Amino acid sequence: RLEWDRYYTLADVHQFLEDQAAIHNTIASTFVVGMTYEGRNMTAIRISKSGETRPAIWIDANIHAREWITGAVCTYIIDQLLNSNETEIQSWLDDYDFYILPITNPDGYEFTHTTDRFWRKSRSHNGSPVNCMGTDLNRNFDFHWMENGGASSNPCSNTFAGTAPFSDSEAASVRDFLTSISSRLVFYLSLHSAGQYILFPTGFDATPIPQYNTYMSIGNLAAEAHGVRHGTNFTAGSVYNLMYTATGSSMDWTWSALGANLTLTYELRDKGEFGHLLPPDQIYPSATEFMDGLKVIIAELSNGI
Ligand code: 0X9
Ligand code: ZN
Repeated sequence: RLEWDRYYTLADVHQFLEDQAAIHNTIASTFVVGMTYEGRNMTAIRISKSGETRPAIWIDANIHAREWITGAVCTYIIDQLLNSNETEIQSWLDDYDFYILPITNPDGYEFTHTTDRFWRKSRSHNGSPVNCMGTDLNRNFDFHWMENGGASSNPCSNTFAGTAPFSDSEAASVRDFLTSISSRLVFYLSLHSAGQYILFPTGFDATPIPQYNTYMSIGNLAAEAHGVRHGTNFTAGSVYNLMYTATGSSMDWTWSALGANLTLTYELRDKGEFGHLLPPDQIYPSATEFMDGLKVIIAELSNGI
């Protein structure tokens, strides 16, 4: 079991998943979503009480390599699902099957530990100059791919969309797995940092999605809950309204192509003081305040959206 007092390497996170699956082998098992460009496993954990027939909840983190708080919070969610004695959290396992991928971009994550702490993209080489490797995996999904200036065609850009939709194996593997559970998928959650935003579709334009009011009210309820413990201020809204034009994201693709009941992207702590270098002593408070809001969201989901 991790302590959430420091940031962990890819090997540490994958070991945590294997250990938890071994300890809780009647309800948890690891699985490989796909292989990265450099040949690493995209290791995930499934948490399901006998048979995989329940409505499915997917959680991913660290699609952006440098956003270390996201994988850390994600492993804490897994820990709580498996080790918390809170009846509310335990009841989730009666109602849902969970599929959780803490490090969606293992090549990039490893690179942030070995070479460049601020690396964001994958590490694929798409015929670009050697010093400009990598695709922004959160621009590589097929939702208005490369439209409206929401991504870049320049391989040197941090928002390079890839050479085609799903040109990068990490994005294609997530697509394929989500598609395989799409008939049961009720909640897609993607963890990013930073900014303290609760984001919903779309990042394409200002047109409100049909479920805009529902998303706004769930987002506002969650934001209130996130703030109770430490006063952390989260704001809910669409990506386009709160941030900027961003096309080809995993959330928008899942929302549009798979029709999950609820699709959210979080920007976790903070609002600019430390940014990607969020001190390790903020991991535990970030994780616990996140769980407070997740309870509200799952309660709303169970009420029917
Ligand atoms: O730009 C992004 O990919 C995300 N922000 S970050 O600072 N973590 O890079 C925002 C994701 C927005 N999602 C959608 N376009 N739906
Ligand atoms: Zn991000």
